Amino acid sequence: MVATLTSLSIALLATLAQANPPNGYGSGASGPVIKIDTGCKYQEFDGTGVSEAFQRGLVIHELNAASQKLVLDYLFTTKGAGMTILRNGLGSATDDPFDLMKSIAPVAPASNSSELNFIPLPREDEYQVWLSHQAIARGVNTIYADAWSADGYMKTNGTDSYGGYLCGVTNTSCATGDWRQAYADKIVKYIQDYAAVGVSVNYVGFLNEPDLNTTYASMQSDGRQAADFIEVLHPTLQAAGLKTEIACCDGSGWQQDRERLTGIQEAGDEDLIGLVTAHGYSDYPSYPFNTTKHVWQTEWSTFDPINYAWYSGGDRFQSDGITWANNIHNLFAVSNANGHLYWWGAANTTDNQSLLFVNGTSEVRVTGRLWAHAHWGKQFVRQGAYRVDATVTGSSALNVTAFENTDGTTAVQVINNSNDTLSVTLQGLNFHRGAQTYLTNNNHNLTRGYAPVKRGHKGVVASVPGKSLLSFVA
Ligand SMILES: *[C@@H]1O[C@H](CO)[C@@H](O)[C@H](O)[C@H]1NC(C)=O
Ligand SMILES: *[C@@H]1O[C@H](CO)[C@@H](O)[C@H](O)[C@H]1NC(C)=O
Ligand SMILES: *[C@@H]1O[C@H](CO)[C@@H](O)[C@H](O)[C@H]1NC(C)=O
Ligand SMILES: *[C@@H]1O[C@H](CO)[C@@H](O)[C@H](O)[C@H]1NC(C)=O
Ligand SMILES: *[C@@H]1O[C@H](CO)[C@@H](O)[C@H](O)[C@H]1NC(C)=O
Ligand SMILES: *[C@@H]1O[C@H](CO)[C@@H](O)[C@H](O)[C@H]1NC(C)=O
Ligand SMILES: *[C@@H]1O[C@H](CO)[C@@H](O)[C@H](O)[C@H]1NC(C)=O
Ligand SMILES: *[C@@H]1O[C@H](CO)[C@@H](O)[C@H](O)[C@H]1NC(C)=O
Ligand SMILES: *[C@@H]1O[C@H](CO)[C@@H](O)[C@H](O)[C@H]1NC(C)=O
Ligand SMILES: *[C@@H]1O[C@H](CO)[C@@H](O)[C@H](O)[C@H]1NC(C)=O
Ligand SMILES: CC(=O)N[C@H]1CO[C@H](CO)[C@@H](O)[C@@H]1O
Ligand SMILES: CC(=O)N[C@H]1CO[C@H](CO)[C@@H](O)[C@@H]1O
Repeated sequence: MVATLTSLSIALLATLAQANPPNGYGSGASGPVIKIDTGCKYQEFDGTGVSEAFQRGLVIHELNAASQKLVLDYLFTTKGAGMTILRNGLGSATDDPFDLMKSIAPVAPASNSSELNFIPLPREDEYQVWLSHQAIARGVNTIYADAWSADGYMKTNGTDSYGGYLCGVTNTSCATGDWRQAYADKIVKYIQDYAAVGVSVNYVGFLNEPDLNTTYASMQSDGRQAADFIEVLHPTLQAAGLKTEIACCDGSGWQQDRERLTGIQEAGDEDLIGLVTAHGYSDYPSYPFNTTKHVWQTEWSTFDPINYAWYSGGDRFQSDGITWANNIHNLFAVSNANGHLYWWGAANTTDNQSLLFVNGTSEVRVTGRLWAHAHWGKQFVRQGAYRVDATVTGSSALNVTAFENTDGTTAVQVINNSNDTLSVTLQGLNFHRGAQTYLTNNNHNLTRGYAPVKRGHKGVVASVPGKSLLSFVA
């Protein structure tokens, strides 16, 4: 985190504070004020994204051409969420009935020192190669490949499901020996297979929720055990000449991941990883990690029956769009995350695990959660942007994030959690090139210009309806 407050910006704020209130909002202007200070920069922004692991790439592929295009455009273009990160599943299963992810080395070799029995990417890696190409064509620039487990024959429990540990890490003793090098070799081959079809894997993870033992692909690991594998994987990637960086550890919640990161730090291996990855499920992301690495929240959703609403009324629903707007706000403004990934982008599952519901060959339905994500999409915030300071006075109902892009444009996301329209004054931005607003609520999905900005002496003023998210772009 880099926090700098220049004397220039302090002087500017002082000047603005003395200026008269804007016309029409005279001395009675009691609405909240948001002060943006682009001189005070926090973390860099890497992007937002989703996954289509567990054969949801195939589910999208099964749609007719028009519906496929709709889904992909909603996820990866400025018609929708404008996401730039795709998290693929790196398979460990021996076969691939729906919805398993098959390994590229499904049959055990003679021993831990034998060559692995590689097969071509099964069904184009369950259509994730096809999906990657479609995503990249729409501007996705970051591919994260993540394994939920090593292959069963590399593990203490002989199967890729039901937890168990990678043979060779601390506290394991497998009759078949140490399989760390074999697992590293498999990961390298997978990245090479993707390179051969024109897809660069930027980050690779070898764990998913290593704090849990689940009925599906899962492998347990604490921080020391993760470090034991990182010490093998890192030199193996280097020897293969790959630029792919290691991501770790996709813990099921913030605290679960912090424990693993601490173990890696204690082992002296933090510099061998390129990215810290954690999920939002088991422990709410409510603080920054103590690391110089970039941090992404890489998987989060809810699981109850599907909800399409932006705001359901009454108490907040965990699956409402506005709730996810607040979650994303929290990740960037409180947890200092550099990236945020929802779980599935599109799925045919009738719960809240995806941003789009698809069914059969044509049906596509959009949730309010997708529109929440769109406000942090590439139409507003781009890779390389920095989060900048946004101070709110006069209302506790507003949650605000602000970013400055490398081209000097700024985007400010203002969530009004109250039921009432707020007249919000925004200060500290350069609106001389013109400003635009984009509104999302129960009646609007990213509607441009609905809330016009009025220029005043004290800043610009716009009405933010209750239970809404309004982005200012200048
Ligand atoms: C994982 O859970 C399964 C099923 O409950 C259990 O049989 C197995 O012993 C567990 N594995 C570990 C390593 O705890
Ligand atoms: C290994 O097992 C011992 C004894 O159960 C335990 O104290 C230690 O924490 C374990 N180490 C790791 C890295 O899991
Ligand atoms: C296979 O396991 C044995 C016993 O743990 C170990 O000495 C050997 O280095 C392993 N082979 C490879 C290629 O890692
Ligand atoms: C953060 O990590 C550094 C180096 O790993 C360590 O020296 C420092 O004590 C940690 N700070 C906190 C608050 O944990
Ligand atoms: C906001 O409106 C909802 C109905 O849409 C109502 O249930 C809730 O109590 C209202 N909240 C406040 C603080 O008035
Ligand atoms: C999922 O959406 C439904 C509305 O259909 C809602 O009742 C449920 O609470 C949501 N689940 C969660 C965990 O928010
Ligand atoms: C506003 O953001 C803060 C910090 O992330 C969070 O604690 C709070 O719950 C958010 N407000 C709402 C209404 O979600
Ligand atoms: C989702 O699609 C897959 C692949 O066609 C299919 O096997 C599965 O039954 C579908 N699930 C639902 C809930 O429709
Ligand atoms: C999916 O489509 C089928 C066929 O049109 C329909 O019967 C089914 O109810 C749909 N499923 C959902 C969850 O809407
Ligand atoms: C906005 O998207 C929702 C899904 O979240 C959809 O139901 C609604 O019809 C859309 N509204 C407009 C005005 O496009
Ligand atoms: C086949 C095999 O090794 N199964 C093991 C899976 O893990 C459990 C718990 O560690 C063992 O009890 C099984 O023997
Ligand atoms: C000016 C103002 O704060 N307006 C509303 C915004 O949110 C608060 C908190 O819910 C409401 O009390 C206000 O009416």
